[in-house]
Amino acid sequence: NSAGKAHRLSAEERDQLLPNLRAVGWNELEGRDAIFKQFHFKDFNRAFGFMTRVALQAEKLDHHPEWFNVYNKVHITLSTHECAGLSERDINLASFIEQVAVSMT
Ligand code: H2B
Repeated sequence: NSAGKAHRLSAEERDQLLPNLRAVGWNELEGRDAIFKQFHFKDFNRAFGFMTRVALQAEKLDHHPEWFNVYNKVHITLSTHECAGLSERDINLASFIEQVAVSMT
């Protein structure tokens, strides 16, 4: 964020931060330092409502998802371009995304 430069998470930080996200369906990509999850909603309206709320927060955080939507599916990849890998910003955005997803299901 504006508060300093992003750094790639260390092995210790990953051990501490990733299990909670893994438990709710986020996985590390192979061949790229990023995390990924597929969301399924009831319909397009729910999916796009979810995306709208995430988009507003992403803009606020100045940290943006890579995502793909078809109808009720939203696929999201999180990574930090600034450090070419996974940073705390991705963890924070993923946590926010989880809160929104829960409120949309
Ligand atoms: N989003 C993500 N995912 N990674 C970044 O490094 C990033 C971003 N950087 N959103 C921000 C915008 C940067 O380009 C602006 C200039 O702050």
